[in-house]
Amino acid sequence: MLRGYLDSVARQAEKATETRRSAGGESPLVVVSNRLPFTVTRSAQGLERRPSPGGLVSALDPVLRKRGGTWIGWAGLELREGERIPADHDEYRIAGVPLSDAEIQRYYHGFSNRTLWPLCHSLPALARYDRRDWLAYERVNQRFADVTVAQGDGSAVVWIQDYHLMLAPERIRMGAPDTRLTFFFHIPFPPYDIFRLCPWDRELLQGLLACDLVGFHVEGYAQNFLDCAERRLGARVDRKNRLVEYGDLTSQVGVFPIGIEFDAYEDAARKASDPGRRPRERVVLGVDRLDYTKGIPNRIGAFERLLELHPEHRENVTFLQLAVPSRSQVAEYRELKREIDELVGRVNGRFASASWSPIRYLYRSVPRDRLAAMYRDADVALVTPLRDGMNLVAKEYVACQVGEPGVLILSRLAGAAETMREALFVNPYDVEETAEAIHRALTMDAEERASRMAALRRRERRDDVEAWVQSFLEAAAESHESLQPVTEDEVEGWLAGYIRDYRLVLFLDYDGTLTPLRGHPSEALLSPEMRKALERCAERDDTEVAIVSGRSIGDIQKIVGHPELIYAGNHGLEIEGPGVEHFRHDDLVHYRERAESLVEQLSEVEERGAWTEAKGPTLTFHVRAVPEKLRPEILDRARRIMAGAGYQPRDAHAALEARPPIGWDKGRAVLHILRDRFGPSWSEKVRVIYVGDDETDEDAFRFLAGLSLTFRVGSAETLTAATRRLPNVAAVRALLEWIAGRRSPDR
Ligand code: GDG
Repeated sequence: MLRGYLDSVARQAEKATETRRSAGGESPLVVVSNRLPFTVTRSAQGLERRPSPGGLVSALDPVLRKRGGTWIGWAGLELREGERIPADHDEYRIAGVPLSDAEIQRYYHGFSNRTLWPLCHSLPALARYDRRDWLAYERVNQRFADVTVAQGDGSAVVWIQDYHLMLAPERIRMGAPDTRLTFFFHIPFPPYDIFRLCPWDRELLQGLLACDLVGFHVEGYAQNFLDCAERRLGARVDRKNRLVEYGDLTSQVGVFPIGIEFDAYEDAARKASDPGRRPRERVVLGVDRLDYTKGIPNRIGAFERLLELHPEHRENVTFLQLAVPSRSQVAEYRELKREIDELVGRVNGRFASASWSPIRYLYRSVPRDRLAAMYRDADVALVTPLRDGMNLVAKEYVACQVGEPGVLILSRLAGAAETMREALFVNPYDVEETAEAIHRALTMDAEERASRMAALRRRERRDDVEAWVQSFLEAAAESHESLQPVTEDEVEGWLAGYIRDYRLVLFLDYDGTLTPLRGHPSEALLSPEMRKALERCAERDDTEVAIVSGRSIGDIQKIVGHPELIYAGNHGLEIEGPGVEHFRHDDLVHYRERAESLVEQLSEVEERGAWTEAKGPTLTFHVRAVPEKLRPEILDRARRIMAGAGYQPRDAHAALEARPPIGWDKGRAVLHILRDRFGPSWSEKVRVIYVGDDETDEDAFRFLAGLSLTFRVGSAETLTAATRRLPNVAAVRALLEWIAGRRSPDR
């Protein structure tokens, strides 16, 4: 069913692209968000659309109308067989992503809201890690990507919204490699030490790093993200220019503090009727979704403390808390609701008189004009989240201050605190400080209130949501820079503290590591500079160099041609070199004949440029010269032949390796060399570096994890167990040159 749906999306998209091209204009925009800009509901009359309120929808809608494009998202309910999202004279395309109730349960309420939400708000004790939720999150992200790719418009800018869709960029990149992909993260990005608690943190980071541009509200979140990319994925990071290089991909990271529809709120506040409150009644206002990140219990505690410390406010000041029901399917939210009910009851019971209740608590949502009046009439806004990406309530309050100016009290832990500098700041966990801030706000003189509020209003009027969209899309249109090539200085930062004055053993893969991959292995020759660097490393008496290759040992010895090195051929099944006992895996004899017959069998799939490299007991089936479209079929047949002959087929770069199933690989070979050469306590005597570019090197990365520094070179399609990523062979050369020229220890 999904396939048919995707085809129809693709056909529709093609038609619309043609119309737009003929009309000329800017590149279209594809917005991808968990929800569409409206919610579909089912009634007796059939399906209906209700527009979703919110600044993002109002800001993006005109851009989509002007540039053309598509909004991709979930409609808000599970459509039944034959049902379609109702059309409504849309001026841009709407592409619904079908999700079942079970998927919403795991992907949305589960992984998005019970794992990522608490984790990103630095409340790790509330995060749950359930593999079934994660699998649903992966599946749903893939579906969002499929619908996006089916749009088929390579000239569009794709703008993905928020933490529900962290894996979508990578999946879109796979299906449509040249797309301009951008992402905005609306919630905080937590520090490394918190993000790494998530069992799938690396997959999530890798998902985002497929983007050309990733935006956050404030600098701190951007730096946390760069930190995680560097420390968890081994990406190269340029903090100053906020660039991340992940293998062969580079992403720009940007800071774009979101704003609100300032004029609309101001207007609503001017027009809203006067509720006619009691004379002398002063109001402290809180407005939030009922969410544990918003710090509502702490706020009630602070108000209670105010009444204790400053009894003059009793009977005169009311705390009005509006809490909009939210995520009530999640247990933590139901628990919070109970806690707040009890707290309100307790404080009211303690302080209320016949004519006054200290706390008025509304558990519901109110229409926007009513909300604007509440903002306008509040003497103090108490915006004290425990952590918040930005917080729009603080901004809306400021926009609605059209009469006698009030005072904004703002948590230091909200993103908004970075720009709304004229607010009174508090630590929301500090009940005393918050109570004193409320007192100070209630007693602040008119002049100070006016000057603080005027500055806040000026800034929010200027930096409204439209300006935010513009600045993001301008950055999205710019092509980002690349990082500086790896320099010896940078290498020194990675290696000097590790090697110190130890002996170094340097393991190097050959193809793709010391030379770029070529059409035929015989063309992959060392450049004179690389050869020189290698020789200089080998000449040092505190450094040993081993080449670990999938080629046969004779071939690799010949092509490198340096007699002083250790060589491991056939993925380590054969080892030779100074100081190492000559090694051939015992089982190899059994495989020589079998390999010969396998070579023959494979000749039947040597089509369209595919060929077999015989390497004694093993072989490699190459498809680099085969047109890409035909490769999967040919590889599949070769895979079956290898398995039938009792070999393990393993994917390599444009090739399939036939490995004897004898539990030996580059990892075991490296350990064999280290033990043979330096004894069982080798890790106390030498430092080890391993550089490789291929899946077969992952065995070595895994074996050496924690005991060495490992580098994976080239494309970043899969996760690596290596410590760091290097972009290309030139970076490997910089690494060797630093090693060759490093200062010798003073012995
Ligand atoms: C996420 C991030 C970031 C609340 N009650 C009513 C009502 N609201 C509206 C407010 C405001 C919105 O809900 C809440 O926005 P926040 O920014 O405070 O928080 P999140 O929903 O958690 O949003 C946040 C934001 O994304 C944008 O990037 O700032 O940090 O967590 O607009 O007005 N609206 C109406 N009636 C209510 O009763 N009409």
